Amino acid sequence: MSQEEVSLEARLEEQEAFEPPESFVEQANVADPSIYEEFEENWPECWERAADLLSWEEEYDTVLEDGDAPFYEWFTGGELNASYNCLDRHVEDGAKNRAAIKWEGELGETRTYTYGELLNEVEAFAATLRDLGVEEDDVVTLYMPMIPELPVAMLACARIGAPHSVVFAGFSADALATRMNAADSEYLVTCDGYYRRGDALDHISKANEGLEGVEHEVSDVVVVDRLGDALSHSLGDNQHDYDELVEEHEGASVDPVSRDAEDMLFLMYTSGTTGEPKGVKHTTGGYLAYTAWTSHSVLDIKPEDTYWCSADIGWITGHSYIVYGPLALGTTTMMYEGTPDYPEKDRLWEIVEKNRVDVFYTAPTAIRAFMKWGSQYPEEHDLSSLRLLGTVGEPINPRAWKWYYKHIGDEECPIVDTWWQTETGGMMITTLPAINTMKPGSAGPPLPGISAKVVDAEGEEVSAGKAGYVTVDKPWPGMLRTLYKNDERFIEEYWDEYSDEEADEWVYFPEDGAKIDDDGYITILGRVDDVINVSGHRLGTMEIESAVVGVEGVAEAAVVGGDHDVKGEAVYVYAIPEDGYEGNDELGERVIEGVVDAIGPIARPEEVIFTPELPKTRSGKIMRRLLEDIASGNELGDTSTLRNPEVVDDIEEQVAGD
Ligand code: 6R9
Repeated sequence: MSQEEVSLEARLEEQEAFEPPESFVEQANVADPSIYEEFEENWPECWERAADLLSWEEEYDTVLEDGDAPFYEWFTGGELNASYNCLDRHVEDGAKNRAAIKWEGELGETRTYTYGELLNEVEAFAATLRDLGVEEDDVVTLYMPMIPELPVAMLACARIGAPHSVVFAGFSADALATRMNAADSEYLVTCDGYYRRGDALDHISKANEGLEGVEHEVSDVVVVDRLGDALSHSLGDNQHDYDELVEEHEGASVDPVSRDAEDMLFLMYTSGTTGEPKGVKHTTGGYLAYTAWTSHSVLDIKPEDTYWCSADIGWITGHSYIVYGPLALGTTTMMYEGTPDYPEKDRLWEIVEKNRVDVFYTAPTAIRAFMKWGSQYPEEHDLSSLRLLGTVGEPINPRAWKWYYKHIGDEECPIVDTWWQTETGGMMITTLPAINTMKPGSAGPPLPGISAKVVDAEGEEVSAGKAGYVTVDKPWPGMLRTLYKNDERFIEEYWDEYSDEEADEWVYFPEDGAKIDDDGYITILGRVDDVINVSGHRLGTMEIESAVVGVEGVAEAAVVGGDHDVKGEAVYVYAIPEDGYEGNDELGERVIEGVVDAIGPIARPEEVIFTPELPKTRSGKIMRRLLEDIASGNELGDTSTLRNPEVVDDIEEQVAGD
């Protein structure tokens, strides 16, 4: 580094607050600070601003219906169709030839769908689904990687009013079966495979294996042929080739079904405290209005932009900010199939340069990997088209924030650190990029109209600097409406903790720890339940534990998250071998395999530590905190309340010995 660079690094290192550049403010969608007051004074009618971004077939009568809280309803009486809002109206407005989706495969092939072309293919696939017998409100499962047919299928479902349930392609066959069973889903759209680090990956075998675990009859399976000759596959009895069906239905015209604002748009399963994944239900009106509004106000998306969110559509971030929000605004949204380091570690920057990407949204885990690889990779490319950067999924440490700011944004792009969840539908706590000062490491204030607070165990607001829990004490349009077919669990999981049912005061509890500064900025500290956040992906420890104890030779297990410098958190397994088995490498390998088979490679344990006993409190509870500290290499707190303090030294020695 030159002298000049060294002093620049030093200055950045110390700087704690960053102002949005004037050039950004001048062009921003939302730049007037009075928006905070406007929303506060005019709540809940302020949310009409979000609804106004959509085209309604039938105007709504009421913004918020809270008579049956916490089963809130938004924009009641309104009718609309999400696919119409994402496609037809832009075509009608003259944007037929604007690129809607620009896709790049891992091997370098590209496909662009204009709004006109995307609408045609969505209509052809919607007609296909109808012909197969899909009716309004039937749940269609989409088990697909990052190929354009995934958003096509989502929008085709939306067009005919069939909720989709997307299952992340990296999830296991078991995970697919569990989700299809839970949603009683009789239709599956999947593909033969996809590319990962240059290899053709077989996906159809996993899908077929999953189908064997589905307890009800599956009517039809549509298979996209992504790999051509690279992987030959044969179709079963009720299985159809996507291309053939779409060709047959080419030119079909399918009117968008008018959906009630509160009708389900999709289901998304996510991990919780217990083993069973939770089916989060999102609606057509509130969700679409909320994702469009936050795409407009936070991501500053404009129709003429090329916008890129590098998440996978299999997660909520991809639903809200690759598909629904950006397409509702009529912009060009990018999709990339593969990994960021294939063939080289500059792949993403090459894509940014080639497509003149304006807004880029990614996860801290990716940024930490970029940092580790070094700034020479982004430096090889012209990234001057970038105007705004964003992050989501987990806390971002100030060092990573500053690296992103300097090496990707060239100190000219604001960064939005957006806190939200599958359940919230869209962003909740973040700076507005043209309005607020940025403080690396702190997500920022709650968005206008969002009443997020940091409270103690009793629900009292904590003073500045003290740690507490995030809560939200007013509803918002993008919120989940319930857990699919499980209203009781919905209340239990999210509302029981802080609400005063008798007083009809409802407080949403996201299960995140946080602290608040005296200027109202919220710093998220991470999950306080048994959820591990691996590379921004939520995994339930209970799900992993049940996979571990399912392995022959394991008697008992505890799974915790330990610090990891790229993934944020990684999975650590502590396991007690069964009598007659030895805690050796072979058993360790089988444990790892068992977890990958049950959940998927994202849950692959970093380490399996065998121990004759788990540290337990006198009342017999496993001391998870302690295991987390051991995994993270932290100083251990008080162990005197343990029934078996001697096991701690044993375990520590083993971990240190590796
Ligand atoms: C969108 C998404 C939600 C959990 C959430 C929190 C963590 C997300 C964050 C963040 C700190 C941020 N999280 N964004 N933590 N700062 N900007 O990630 O949804 O997969 O449901 O995960 O992720 O712990 O509770 P989801």
